[in-house]
Amino acid sequence: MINPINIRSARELKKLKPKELEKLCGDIREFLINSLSKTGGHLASNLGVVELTVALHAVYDCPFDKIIFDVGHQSYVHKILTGRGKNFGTLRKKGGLSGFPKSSESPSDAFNTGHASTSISAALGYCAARDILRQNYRVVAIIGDGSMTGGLAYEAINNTSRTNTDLLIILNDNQMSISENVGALSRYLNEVRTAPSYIGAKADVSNLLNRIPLFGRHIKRFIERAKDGIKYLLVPGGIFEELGLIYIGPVDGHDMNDLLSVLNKVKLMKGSVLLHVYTTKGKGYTRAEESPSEFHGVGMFDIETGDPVIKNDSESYSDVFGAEMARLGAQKKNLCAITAAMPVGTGLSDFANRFPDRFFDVGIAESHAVTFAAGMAKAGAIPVVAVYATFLQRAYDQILHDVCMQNLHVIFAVDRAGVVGQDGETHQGLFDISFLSIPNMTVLAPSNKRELAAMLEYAVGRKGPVAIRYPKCGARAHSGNYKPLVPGEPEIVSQGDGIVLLAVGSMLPLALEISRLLKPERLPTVVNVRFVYPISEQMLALSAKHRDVFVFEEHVSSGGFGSLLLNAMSKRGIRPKTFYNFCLPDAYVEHGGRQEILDTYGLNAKEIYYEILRLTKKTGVN
Ligand SMILES: Cc1ncc(C[n+]2csc(CCOP(=O)(O)OP(=O)(O)O)c2C)c(N)n1
Repeated sequence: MINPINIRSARELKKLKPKELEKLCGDIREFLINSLSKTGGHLASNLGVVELTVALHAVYDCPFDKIIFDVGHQSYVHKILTGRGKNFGTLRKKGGLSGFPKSSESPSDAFNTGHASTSISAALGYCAARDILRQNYRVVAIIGDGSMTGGLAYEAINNTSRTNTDLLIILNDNQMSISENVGALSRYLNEVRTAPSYIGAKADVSNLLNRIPLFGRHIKRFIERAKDGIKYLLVPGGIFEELGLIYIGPVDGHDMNDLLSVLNKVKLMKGSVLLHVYTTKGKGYTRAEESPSEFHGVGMFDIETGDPVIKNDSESYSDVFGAEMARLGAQKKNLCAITAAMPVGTGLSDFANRFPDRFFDVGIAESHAVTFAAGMAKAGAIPVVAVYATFLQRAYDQILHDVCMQNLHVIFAVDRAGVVGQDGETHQGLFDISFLSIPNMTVLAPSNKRELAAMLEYAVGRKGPVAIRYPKCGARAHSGNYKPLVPGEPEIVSQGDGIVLLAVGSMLPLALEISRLLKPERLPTVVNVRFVYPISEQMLALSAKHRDVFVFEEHVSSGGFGSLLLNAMSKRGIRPKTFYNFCLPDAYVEHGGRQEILDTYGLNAKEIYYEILRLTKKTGVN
């Protein structure tokens, strides 16, 4: 018997019989449920791929063969099978196991992922290099039906037929993205799965199999021999066949015997094969099977009830945004909401229910979402694209070329802007200001709930593109007097002298704390930046009035508010004695708790306070 924690290498699977592999799958499921109930993580997706991953490792030789997971959130079983089970207590914690594949963590992780729809391109790249270098490992891409809604996957498939290389694409079809999957492909896959005849007469299948050079005859014999060979019929005229792939399936992704048989055959095939496997997201844990969306990504939870251990009742910025969208949607009949497969995460559920005609889940297709919004704006609608900062990176050219160059009235609700924590470097929202600060765009950052609502209303009411960036952390209620939003103007929270602390959105509480620490010795001016880009006249005037200028932002240094301001100041000849930007470094920030990450880079009140004392002393100011 193998304990998942003790597996050192996937080679250990080679000596196991199918029944033993099935038993191992049960043990891995139990291990995953127990372990993730304590650490949190991507539960449902991983429970769905247990048999598939075990069978893959039983048939292929990793790390010699390359297995590339799309998104990578479903790579936990692979991590267990490649010797990392013992580290699962540290999953997604600072310095611990990453929640995504990472080559620096293990040579078995062939390609780092985190964003969707990348696996086929990366796998094809591997194949091309392998062929040029005359090597002979196999390459497998595993992609979910949700991730197949992303255009990049089709760009890759389009090139697969050109290269005619040996590649296996496994389509893990569980009918779910994070929420229910959308679009024509999803409907098509559903039809394939549920077709009463599993499609076609045996004769047709034989003909198709004969088309596969060299191995066609072997597979034909294999299928003819199989008791329930009907399961392995090739779908004649299938969409993937039309695109030049050899389609095989659909195969029950929880049937170990079927999986082993088909993988052993596919391994011998020449050319690019798409193996369609259907699975159940959350398999083996009833609550996750019943509510796969809820259990896609979890925090600590009670296994018995499925309830979260830490109930977070505090309102998030996504909640505030969602409520304001629903309120504005009732008033403005041309206000529309667009999401790229994140209807719940972005807070749009209420809007979707109330205004289904004006709600668009376009699938994992951020680039399309933005140009789609541009078209809508051109034709008189007011589209709001609600998207996480990290995923908006996908749509840079669409923002620049399709929206901003035409100065179109598209609003970007940029959620999870800043440090996101446990998902790590692929998900941090630390680059958005740098790619959003382009002509015609206005970038805003609220520091509290009321400001976010006011900014959205402002964005809806004006013309031209606006991006509002807000963080993952709990939304702050405004304290004291709320000063209404004045276009282009920062909010002076407290007036001081000599030192100015300029805080972008989420960093305002930190700036206020530092101001309290500094107060016995000096009285800083504290500013809530509000309008991040373009740099306003008022912002320049404020900076010019102070000897020491300090910026606070949850963004990397290059291209952030601090660097934009410094550039604008230098053009005006404004030269403070001190200018310092307290921000994240120009680096890919790893996973960990939000505060842990900020502490790592000295972004806490105490350290910044001493740093400010040191910096201002050096410049002779006291
Ligand atoms: C470019 C991009 N947009 C959005 C996401 C957020 N996201 C993570 S997993 C996921 C759903 C993926 O569905 P699927 O590929 O079917 O995998 P499953 O979880 O169902 O196994 C989404 C939308 C992402 N990772 N990358």
